[in-house]
Amino acid sequence: MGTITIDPVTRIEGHLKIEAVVDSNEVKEAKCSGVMFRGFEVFLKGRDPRDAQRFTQRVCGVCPTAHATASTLTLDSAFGIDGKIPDNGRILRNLMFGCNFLQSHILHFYHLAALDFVDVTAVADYSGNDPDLQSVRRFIDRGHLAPFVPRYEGDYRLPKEINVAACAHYVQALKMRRKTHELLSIFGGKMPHNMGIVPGGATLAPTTDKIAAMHHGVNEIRAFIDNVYLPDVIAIAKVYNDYFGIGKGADQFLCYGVFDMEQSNEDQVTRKRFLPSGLIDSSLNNISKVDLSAITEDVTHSWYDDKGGNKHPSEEETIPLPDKKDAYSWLKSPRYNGEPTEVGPLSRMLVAYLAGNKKVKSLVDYALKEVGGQPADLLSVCGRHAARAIETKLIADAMSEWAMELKPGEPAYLDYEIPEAGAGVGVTDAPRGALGQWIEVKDHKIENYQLVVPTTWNASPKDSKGLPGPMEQSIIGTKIKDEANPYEVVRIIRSFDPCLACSVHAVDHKGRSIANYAVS
Ligand code: NFE
Ligand code: MG
Repeated sequence: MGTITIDPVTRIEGHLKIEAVVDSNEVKEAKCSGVMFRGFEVFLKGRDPRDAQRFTQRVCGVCPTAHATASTLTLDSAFGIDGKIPDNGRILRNLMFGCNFLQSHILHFYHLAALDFVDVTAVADYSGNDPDLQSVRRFIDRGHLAPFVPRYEGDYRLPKEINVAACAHYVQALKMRRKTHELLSIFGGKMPHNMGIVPGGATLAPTTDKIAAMHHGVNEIRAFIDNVYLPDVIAIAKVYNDYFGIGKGADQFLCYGVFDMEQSNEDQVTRKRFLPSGLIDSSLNNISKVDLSAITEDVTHSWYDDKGGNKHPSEEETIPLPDKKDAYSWLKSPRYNGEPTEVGPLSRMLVAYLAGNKKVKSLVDYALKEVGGQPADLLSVCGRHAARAIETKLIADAMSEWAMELKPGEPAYLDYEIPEAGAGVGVTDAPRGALGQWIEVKDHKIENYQLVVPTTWNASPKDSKGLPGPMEQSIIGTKIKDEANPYEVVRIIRSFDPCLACSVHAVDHKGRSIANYAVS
């Protein structure tokens, strides 16, 4: 019996510590710890409500557009204009947010997770003319391979030609990400932290030149997704197909849905969204409606005072308690009906699949046929990667159509007044999963604000019932071939695309060791 400690887990967003108790080469217990405090809930108090929209984007540089969207929906709701903004505003918001999804998913696969499977040393003797591969080889020539190493060794099994091609795609993917940022900036002004998505709609009315630029750029990215990203994911999944049987998380999957397709009086989880909301269980037989009142945030093992937590987000408070006994994370434990719940692209694709979305069904069935799998195999490491790649294609294809639905000369914005008192909620899916924000307004100021973000769901610590969070569950039971190289654990963790920046936020770097890895 020994404990594997991985601190920090590299090639993810933010700082995460994993402890896995291993006995006879099998993980028996696991702990995920978010080791930094976020604090947005604390310093938003007493501010102008509109500041929530500017501030919460700064939670994270990877998915700021997700927070822009959720906070904007929250303020729309508190200001009484949710579901009423002009169609141009709705579509522009979707296009800006879509750019962020494309960027985030391409980033996660090529620059974070793929290096768990792709062996960059295959480029060491490359002598061809591809400047992208030459640039990767120069890292090897100089003898310092970062960001490609250090890494866990022992299981690089792709044929050389796939390794070499994937290294070229690593560099191409950087260019694609730059392109998504440029596209977001057409209507958002800049990325990260756009200026385009605001309560009431969008700041810039569409013009034909901007629409054409968006349409053209999205089509370039679609070509990359169709010809490079999806084929690479399928090629890797075929070789590592045992990872369809590794890394199953919680038994329940949630999504709020994303990209409003209509303005309506329906609440945000009921109105028509491009990817639908829903709750399913791991039997993949049952799908039910999302009830936002079923959400609570447990703080039993989090460094927060219990009197502020274990409540619905609209009622809870954030009271830090860094010396709390038996706590091991700055993440709270969001639960749906009291159960640990996985969120993310896998949840979205499974919900859409079970809801009968034709395009999702045909893409998922195609991927399963290619790798020789069943839907249940998707509850795994490779399933999460496949779901993310399929979703990237779906969103990019749809964005090309949305751009053409914009109407030059028509408004993109609706004026509003800030009420003296009120409450609001904004829920949307973000690249990493279900994202919700809740506000209470009093005397025209923020009285209370709460964020429940995707990685908080996935990387949450145990709750009052002792139930481990989804990522903890996904590690427990995993066979570890070599305790000195626990590549199984990091592959599982990275398949969730965790972002600890969103879940917790750095306030202090004092005394943190940069890397600490111990096997005992
Ligand atoms: Ni910092 Fe985020 C996303 C949000 S958190 S990346 O996607 O919301 O998991
Ligand atoms: Mg919170």
